[in-house]
Amino acid sequence: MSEPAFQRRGLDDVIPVPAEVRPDPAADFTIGEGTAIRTAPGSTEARRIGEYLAALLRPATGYALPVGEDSGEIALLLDPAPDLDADGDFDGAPDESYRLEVSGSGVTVRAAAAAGLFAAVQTLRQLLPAAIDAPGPQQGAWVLPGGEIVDRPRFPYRGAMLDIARHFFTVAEIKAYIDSLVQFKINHLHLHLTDDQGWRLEIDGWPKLTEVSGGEGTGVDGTGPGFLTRADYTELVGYAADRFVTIVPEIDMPGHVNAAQVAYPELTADGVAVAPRTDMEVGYSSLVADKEETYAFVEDVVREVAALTPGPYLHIGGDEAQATTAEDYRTFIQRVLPLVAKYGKRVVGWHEMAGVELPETAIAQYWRIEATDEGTARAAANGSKVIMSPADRSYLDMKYTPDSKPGLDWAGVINVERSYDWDPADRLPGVSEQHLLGVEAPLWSETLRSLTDVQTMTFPRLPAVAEIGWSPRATHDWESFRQRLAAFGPRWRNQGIAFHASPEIPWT
Ligand code: NGO
Repeated sequence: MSEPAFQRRGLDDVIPVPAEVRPDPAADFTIGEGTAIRTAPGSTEARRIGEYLAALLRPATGYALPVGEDSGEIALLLDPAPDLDADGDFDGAPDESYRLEVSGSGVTVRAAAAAGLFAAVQTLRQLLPAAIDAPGPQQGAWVLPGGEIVDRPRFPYRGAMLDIARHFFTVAEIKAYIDSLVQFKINHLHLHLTDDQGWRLEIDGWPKLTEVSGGEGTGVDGTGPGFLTRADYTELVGYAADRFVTIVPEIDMPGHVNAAQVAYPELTADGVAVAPRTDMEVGYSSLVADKEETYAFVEDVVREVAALTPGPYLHIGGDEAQATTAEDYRTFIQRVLPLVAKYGKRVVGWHEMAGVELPETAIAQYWRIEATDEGTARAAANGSKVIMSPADRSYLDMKYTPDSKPGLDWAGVINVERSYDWDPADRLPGVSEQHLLGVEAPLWSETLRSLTDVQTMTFPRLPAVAEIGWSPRATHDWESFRQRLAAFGPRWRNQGIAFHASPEIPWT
């Protein structure tokens, strides 16, 4: 019986494309029956990543792939000072950086930190044929292309956002989403936990937030009920951390708070209950800036969310506060900023927040479609970092074409080329490379009803934003990207991930 040959992969056939790639076609390595994985001596983290890699490779290869510290052709090594700077031009944060060498005798990965080993494992996975992601044994040779990759991120923050307020997604669904994202070296997942149509995180002392506003009939069209218990949230944070993903929790205020006001009428101006809303309007609800009950509520929520979240960030929303006067908005933000600091977190807000004077630790997330934004530019000039999420490029909830479904189109339709062909350092006057913390692709869920919808909107556009965030700017090239993206069709099919088969991509 002859083995069907798999297509040999190219060493640079990776998304995000690595910083430096030196192929050596004479140095291919073939993973075989007897291949083992060797991890850095004494490191439980390296061992765990070795096991993660083995678990990825075992189903399709059918090989045992034992993991140990003594021997093995695939070595995941921690090296306090790996040689990561062949060009002599790298002085960035090394945690996610790595060196990967494939030679005839095996594979050696070197990184200063476990995050770098994990990033390298994602690269390694893509260097194997797409059949590696099949759920059961496949016949063929598991060839890794020979040569050397030296890789490191352009920006420290490469995020995705999932709105679980307009439609709730379960812990299992969010875990699956995280697994799909980390393949592209996404390292932050921003969870939009609260909005007019629902409140999705249990808060001690305020049980009706989730009992009422996380219950039946909540979400857009009343079809997205559910909420995360504290235990659920903690489980998700841990699952993400194991994959080097930081959860960024968002409590949206002072606008987008109808669900909170349904549960607790004392949060309205006249103390009278408001009706639940399941439509898609924005900009009609507001917390009351001159009422002490507001800040008692906000402090409880901030304290609780901060205590549940090990990551450094807490996102306070701040967008579309059309129902709040400019003066009240300023009063409110100035009261809330110190609360977030009091509980040890660094504040992130949608860029409207930058209309108020911010401490330089605050981070502004630009989300609009306009060509300029004074507040964001001023915040950057004052030392604040910026996350770029322009809606006309990075919003994953925009339609692909005028008649694709699901999706919205207020920021235009976004095909794959449009999601790739831009640069965050050119997007706003006054905001350049050194002001950027990174990029994020938000996925709002007004029109989403299932994990399949989430995946279809995310893939293949998320890889575009991921590459912009990770790969050196000089490597950006649409033609190269669309060719590399094409190979993900069979990969995603094997992984059971739905994607939009955009006609721009020569899918294989
Ligand atoms: C806007 C709005 C959200 C919507 C989203 C839909 C921001 C930051 N606020 O983005 O409430 O869900 O558009 O695309």
